[in-house]
Amino acid sequence: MGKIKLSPSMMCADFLNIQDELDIFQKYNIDFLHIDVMDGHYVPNYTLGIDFCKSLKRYSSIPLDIHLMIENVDQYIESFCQFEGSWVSFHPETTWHPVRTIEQIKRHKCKAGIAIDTAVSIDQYKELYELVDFVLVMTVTPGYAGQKILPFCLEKIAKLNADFKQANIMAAIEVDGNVSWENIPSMVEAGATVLVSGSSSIFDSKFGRSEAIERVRELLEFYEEAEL
Ligand code: S6P
Ligand code: MG
Repeated sequence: MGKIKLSPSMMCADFLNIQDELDIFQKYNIDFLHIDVMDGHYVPNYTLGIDFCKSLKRYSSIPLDIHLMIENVDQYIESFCQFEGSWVSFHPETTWHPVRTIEQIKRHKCKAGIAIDTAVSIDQYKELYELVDFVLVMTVTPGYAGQKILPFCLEKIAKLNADFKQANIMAAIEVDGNVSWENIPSMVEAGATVLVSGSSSIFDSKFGRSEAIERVRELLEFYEEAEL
């Protein structure tokens, strides 16, 4: 099925040792840095912002995968799309005109994605799938790291994957939330090709960072070589 991409969730990183984290990610050719942007309104938490993105970009060439969980998203697209080549996703509920938001992201030479909340049916935004580069399917309700998967969300990934194949839609499917050792196999079998890895895998406190990355890669090897 080809290479599965890894996007470590930077809200789970060791903020006192960010350079060390980035050095390890570089060494292992990690694909993206997942940046959760929360505003305390759309979700009841605050996390990372534009200055953190700037610092990461000053030190590392790994592309950003920016997940906007903020109200009035259109007001902030320009700021968060200043890093050309980033993947930028938003929840369509946070704008009046999602099509316009997608166009705006692309105009800034970023890849556009929509994020599907746990309570949102994948059919709700089916008109948008042809327009986006990726769809981020939430498997926990947005707001916090360290939550448990809502298993019905796996069915959404499988259905989305089947629909994309049938309609020849090329958008990638990213999965976000409790991407754990136990859940990775079913997420990949359902059709996810980009994994947001947080406290349940790459940042699992039971392992050192390099060891955790090697474990994820080992787990994925089987699927990457299989014909799914
Ligand atoms: C949740 C956020 C996610 C988390 C990720 C953390 O609102 O969008 O990206 O950071 O789920 O990983 P884990 O393994 O703790 O769920
Ligand atoms: Mg996220």
